[in-house]
Amino acid sequence: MEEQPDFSHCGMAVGSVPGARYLPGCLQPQDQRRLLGELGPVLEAAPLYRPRMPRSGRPFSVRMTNCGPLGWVSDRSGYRYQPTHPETGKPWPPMPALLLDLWAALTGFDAAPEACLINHYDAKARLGLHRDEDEEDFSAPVLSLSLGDTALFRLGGLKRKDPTRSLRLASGDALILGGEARLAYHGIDRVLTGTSELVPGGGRINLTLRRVSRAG
Ligand code: MD6
Ligand code: FE
Repeated sequence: MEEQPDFSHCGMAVGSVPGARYLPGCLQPQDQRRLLGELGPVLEAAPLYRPRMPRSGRPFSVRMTNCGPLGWVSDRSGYRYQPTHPETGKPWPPMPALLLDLWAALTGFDAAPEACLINHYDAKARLGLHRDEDEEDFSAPVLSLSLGDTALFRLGGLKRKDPTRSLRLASGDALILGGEARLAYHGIDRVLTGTSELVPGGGRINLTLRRVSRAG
């Protein structure tokens, strides 16, 4: 097998909890365009939809979809992973090979990601402080890739009330939450519209790649 590039130690440590790595400018403009191009057919097969909050049923301001064998969804009955799109009932489209390669190169984790959550933000979209904790296994990191407008990302600690810091996630930036930081609180305060021309119609797309089940 061909040797994969290994960037699993690149990036700078951020936040108060070890295991968070920030890789600004990780994807060159041409890689960003290539990745966006690969998302075209994905978004056609699995259109963005607006999830609802558990219990209240209040709609999210962020629109979402997924690719890969599993997708993260939220509705009145709760948060979960499932193999099908909640509105079309069809299986999620496969993860583009480029994403699988980026996961291997950037995380060095030996099992493939099972879910890629695709978030789309317009000028008014936000994502409240949360932890990614619906997976069965926290030994794998979560890899985040950002395209389009810059977002103000808030990174906290292991408790909701811990101090936080703000980080700008621009187009092409990667962020990895692994180790202890795998369960750190984080969220999106807002998106700075007009900071990128990459995404047609404007806005921001964030991809988070995760393992859901225990590897091996
Ligand atoms: C976003 N990101 O950047 C939302 N989760 O739009 C996340 O919720 C996230 O960036 C886990 C790990 C990294 C992340
Ligand atoms: Fe998250």
